[in-house]
Amino acid sequence: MFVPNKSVNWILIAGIVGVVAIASFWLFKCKFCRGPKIERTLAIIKPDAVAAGNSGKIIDKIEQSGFKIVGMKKIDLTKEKAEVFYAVHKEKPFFNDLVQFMISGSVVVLILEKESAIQAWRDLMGATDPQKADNESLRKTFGTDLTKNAVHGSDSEESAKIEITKMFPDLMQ
Ligand code: 3AN
Repeated sequence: MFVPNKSVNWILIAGIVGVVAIASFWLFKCKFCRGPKIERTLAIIKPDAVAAGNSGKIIDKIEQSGFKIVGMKKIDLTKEKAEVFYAVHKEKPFFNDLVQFMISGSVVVLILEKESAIQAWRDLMGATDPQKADNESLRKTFGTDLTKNAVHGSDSEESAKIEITKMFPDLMQ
């Protein structure tokens, strides 16, 4: 809709550029300047830690680290449920041992909530191998080896949703 008058054209162009600049600023602000996100993650206190009487200490550590416990129950996993839960590892050589271990005793499953809960819980757990985990981590403190490593935690937003639904099917997210 340009008009023959050149100065009017320049005013139009300046107006469009201004609108685009203001819109971009607000888009950027919304996307990158939001505070950390409140997330939920699934945690499991595994049979080794439950059998050793360490679940209380682990729950205490969870609360001391600022997580809100949204759901918690002590259950005995069936073989089928453990296989479905760890289905992503079906082809791994350790799959059968992992399933046998997870059904060897009771577990405590928890939904934890906090800012950036997924990463925060993984940091508190420590590396998969307790020998390689940070000194203050739960796996270093309570784990024994790659299988008996005391705790589980979701590794992404997507798996947190799937795992929470698997363990707490009656709970709305
Ligand atoms: P993480 O639990 O640290 O996310 P994953 O998802 O790779 O680790 O593995 C799931 C579980 O499988 C681990 N928690 C551990 O119990 C078991 N696992 C992983 N790697 C091995 C391995 N090399 N040998 C035996 N068990 C393993």
